[in-house]
Amino acid sequence: MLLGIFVIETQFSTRYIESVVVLDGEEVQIDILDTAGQEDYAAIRDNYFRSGEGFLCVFSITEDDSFQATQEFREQILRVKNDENIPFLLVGNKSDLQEKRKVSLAEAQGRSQQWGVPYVETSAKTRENVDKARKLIFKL
Ligand SMILES: Nc1nc2c(ncn2[C@@H]2O[C@H](COP(=O)(O)OP(=O)(O)OP(=O)(O)O)[C@@H](O)[C@H]2O)c(=O)[nH]1
Ligand SMILES: [Mg+2]
Repeated sequence: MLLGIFVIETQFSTRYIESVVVLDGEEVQIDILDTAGQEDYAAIRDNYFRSGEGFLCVFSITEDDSFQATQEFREQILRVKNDENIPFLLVGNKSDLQEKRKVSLAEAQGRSQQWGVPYVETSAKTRENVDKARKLIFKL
């Protein structure tokens, strides 16, 4: 049951606070921070990483560069959090654009296995697996 979402926009990020969510019978408050291009500013980025308790690392299956960038994010997050078991989910987005796919399923799954994290393919357009990814990260 979701009672409400508060959205706070700042120059560098959007913060979504779901007031109360029931997960396996327990009420929890979820606080989601969406980074938006501030990845270039190391100090800001590391601050966000430090405050994170779980990470959804999203790339586009139609853009090889975005997949390559996930490796760097993983390393930066592990450097800041210093915990290989931090809840982490690799997400290949734009699954509705199969004809434009540049990153194979095997390649993405290979990386997620190497990291020991789950891999999910989503489409923000059709909402395929969006709820699954959202719930999965809460349970890791
Ligand atoms: N077809 C399709 N287009 C998508 C999907 N997700 C995002 N897009 C499009 O891809 C573009 C980039 O999406 P954004 O949400 O701005 O990506 P972002 O990673 O948040 O970018 P920054 O906030 O700048 O870091 C936009 O034109 C979106 O409409 C998807 O699942 N399918
Ligand atoms: Mg964005």
